[in-house]
Amino acid sequence: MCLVSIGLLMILASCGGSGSPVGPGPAIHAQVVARGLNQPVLYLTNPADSTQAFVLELPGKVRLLVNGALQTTPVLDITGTVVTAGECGLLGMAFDPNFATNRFVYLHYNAGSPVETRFVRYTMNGAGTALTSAFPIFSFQQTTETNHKGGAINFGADGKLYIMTGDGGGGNDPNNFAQTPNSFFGKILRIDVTTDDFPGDITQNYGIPASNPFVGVAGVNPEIWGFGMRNPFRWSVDPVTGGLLIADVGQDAFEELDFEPAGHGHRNYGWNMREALHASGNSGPAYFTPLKDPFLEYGHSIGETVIGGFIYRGNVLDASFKGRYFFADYTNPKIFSIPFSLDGSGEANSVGSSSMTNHSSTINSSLGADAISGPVSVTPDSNGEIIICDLNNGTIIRLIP
Ligand SMILES: [Ca+2]
Ligand SMILES: [Ca+2]
Repeated sequence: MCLVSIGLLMILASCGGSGSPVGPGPAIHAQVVARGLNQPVLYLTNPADSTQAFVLELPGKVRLLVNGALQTTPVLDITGTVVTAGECGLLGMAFDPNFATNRFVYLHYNAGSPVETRFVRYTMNGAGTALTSAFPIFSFQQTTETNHKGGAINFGADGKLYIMTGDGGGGNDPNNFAQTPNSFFGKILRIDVTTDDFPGDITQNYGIPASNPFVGVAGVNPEIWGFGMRNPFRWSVDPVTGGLLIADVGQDAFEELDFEPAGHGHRNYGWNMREALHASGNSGPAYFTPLKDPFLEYGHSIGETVIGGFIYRGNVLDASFKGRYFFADYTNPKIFSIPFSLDGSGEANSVGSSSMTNHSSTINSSLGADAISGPVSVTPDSNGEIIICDLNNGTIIRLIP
């Protein structure tokens, strides 16, 4: 799976480079939790059972781990439905805020012809071994390009489902979709999965929160919460502040991390006029200004496909790592951490790429033949420790001291 333009990837894949190896605390190592998965893209723990975790396989299976042991029978197999061209596939999953009682799980995948982006609710059985009763929530037609389909979906602290979409692909957002108000591409969307504002449409079963920032604005899809994303493949909600930590994959030169405090919609993150902190050369135009800059950018000498993670608050790694944001790069496979802090107004303080700690050397030395090859998610286990899905190796990795 290529998260940057294919031609670009081929040109730049040989570029080496690395973040500074200096940083806080002792060396971080890693161990293999599970292997033999088919393109694992996301690891999530069962919020109602700490002994269980689920792994999405890109072609369309949800796999179960019990106490770290991969189970043979998938929880769900929709490989006959999911489209896997290019970056398409089974890309995201989120548990309902009331999962413990309603057992609702939401999946994000590509399917259909023409290809759609679909968000579908399933119901998990009590044992955590099966997802059934597929129920469509929200869908929209994709472009004919096969890249930039977004990925992660998460419920916000407000209980609403947040969706971040890619620009639809093709390189440099040739149709300026990320700034087009009646397009779902290149946006942050916010919907209510507990109501149905489309009673006459059996395929669309969600509500539009009345407090969405563009409700009632002519010509704007009211699902839109924010503008100007390129391909925010992996992002998370910080459980302490409710802020959104967004990794938006760059085009030719820069990767970026964005932060949005909880509840701050109506922002424009700048694509396609801006690539991280720089003019992209694309003319947009912007649907509105100002354009919000990222709090971190790094150039393609360091990495080419940023994979968002989360703020570490676990107990296994050295205490000096608490509060740091751990993330990865897919194309130049590396695991990084940076310091993370908020200013007095609740915005993320800017971080320079010289503050990135590259943990890959010691991680890879401990993994040997399982050295990180294609990290595509960085998520917590049930204890808040760091789990990485390696798409290329088919492995699940845990970081350890
Ligand atoms: Ca409906
Ligand atoms: Ca941006």
